[in-house]
Amino acid sequence: MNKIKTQNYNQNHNQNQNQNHNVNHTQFINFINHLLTFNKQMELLYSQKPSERNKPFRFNISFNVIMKLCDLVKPILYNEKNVLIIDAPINIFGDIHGQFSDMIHFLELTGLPPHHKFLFMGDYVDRGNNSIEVCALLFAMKIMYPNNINILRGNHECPEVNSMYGFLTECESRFGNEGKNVFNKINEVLCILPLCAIINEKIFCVHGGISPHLKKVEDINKINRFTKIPDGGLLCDLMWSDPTNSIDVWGINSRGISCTYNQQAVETFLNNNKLQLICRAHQLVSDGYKFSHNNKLITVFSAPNYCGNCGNDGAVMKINEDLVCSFIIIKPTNEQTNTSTV
Ligand SMILES: [Mn+2]
Repeated sequence: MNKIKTQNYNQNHNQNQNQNHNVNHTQFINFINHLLTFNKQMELLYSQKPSERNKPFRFNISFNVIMKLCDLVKPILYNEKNVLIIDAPINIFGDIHGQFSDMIHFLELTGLPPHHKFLFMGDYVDRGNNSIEVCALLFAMKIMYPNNINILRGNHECPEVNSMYGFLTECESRFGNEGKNVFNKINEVLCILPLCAIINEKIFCVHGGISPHLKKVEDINKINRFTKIPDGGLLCDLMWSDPTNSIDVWGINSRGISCTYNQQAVETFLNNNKLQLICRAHQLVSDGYKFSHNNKLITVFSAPNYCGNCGNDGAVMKINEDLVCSFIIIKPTNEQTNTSTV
């Protein structure tokens, strides 16, 4: 990965000169370079003493740097449409949930931006120990390579959810009195993330899934996404719905919110929009990825050994220029890694 150039920084900085979060210029450049120097991250992770390995790895990231990253990434994300239009080849991540060391490990295996393109399908925060590092790295990559990094919203990218499942606690334990400000500032960014993506006019990518309120993909661009995730309706379903094998086209979701959709719902949606595949995240699958619904739907989950005890593999899906899918798998041990082609 190329090092950040001072010139790029100045261009971004000028667009945000009204912001008050003054970070020493050299410090900021050094920080971004540090964040994007993946080998260094791995060295740091592996240098942790065995006696400290059960403690969360924490990276020294200052309040002002987080504010700065948020200020720089917000206008870039704000100007994106609800539905991103992307071309393969691309690497697709499902849920990360604060598992920063696994994220770094995957990026070592996929290759890095700007030489490789990425789509992240939501659920960056909560559950794991390093939601702040995951957000900082995503924002830094988006600032550096806006055309190569695509960041979608998941159901955890909403303060009503991430105040309850770990992110708020992480912010408060790391930043004390400033914790709530860090939490609010990062959530301001998470609440403007785009909602879904179409790859090569054939693959529909979204965190949760489809909705009875969704007929045409273009309808999604009519949503006002700059809001918390509501309790029902199209925005809620895109973030929260799940596939089933039920005979009910639309069913009741056991999560207590949104709905389920069956194979007929998947096929009707794909046919109406001349699409071939729904690619989504949102559910733990033991192999890290799972095709279902007559191969018209895939679930990708990128948090190996989720919550430290699920024993599942994590996967990242690679789609090449011919739309052939292959997978990078990380086993729960973090030691065995392999790739497979489907
Ligand atoms: Mn989810």
